[in-house]
Amino acid sequence: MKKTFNIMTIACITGLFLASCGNSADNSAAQNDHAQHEHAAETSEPTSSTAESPSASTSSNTLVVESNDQMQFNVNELKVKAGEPIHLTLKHVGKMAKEVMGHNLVVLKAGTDVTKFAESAINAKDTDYIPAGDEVIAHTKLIGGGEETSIDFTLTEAGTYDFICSFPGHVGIMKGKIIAE
Ligand SMILES: [Cu+2]
Repeated sequence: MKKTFNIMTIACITGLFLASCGNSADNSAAQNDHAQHEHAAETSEPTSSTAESPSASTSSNTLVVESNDQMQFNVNELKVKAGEPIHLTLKHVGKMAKEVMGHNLVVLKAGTDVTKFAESAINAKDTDYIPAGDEVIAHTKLIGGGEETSIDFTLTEAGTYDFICSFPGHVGIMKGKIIAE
């Protein structure tokens, strides 16, 4: 009996030891892993930001904005390089027709009264809700679900420009800023 007890005790202790040893090994491995990830994140951050800066300056003027059946743009802030050509693509990823859920993207001159502009756009159905005037720097055509359209323009001066969808009732949600630097 005593011998059996001893063996069991030894087995038990060994088991505990192994278990605890295994646990601590796992923990330290996990901690090492974690530490390595943190370290990697710390070291990679400055490297990637310096690596991204040149490519960001060349690619930021190629913009893709999505719009949908929920009356939304997928972005509300775009950053571009002033004085360089911008290629902007507007996609309508929804299914609804442009007569009911049409979208465009209108870039307005800095300082434009957006609310006033949108009000006058309501009466400009014949020109796809682009009213006469000099507030518009560039605008896409009006599109419906499944369509996409592109425009090219340049923001010659650094500044912050409003962009909106001028379809009646959409400006409240469908608006954002283009920051030209
Ligand atoms: Cu719209």
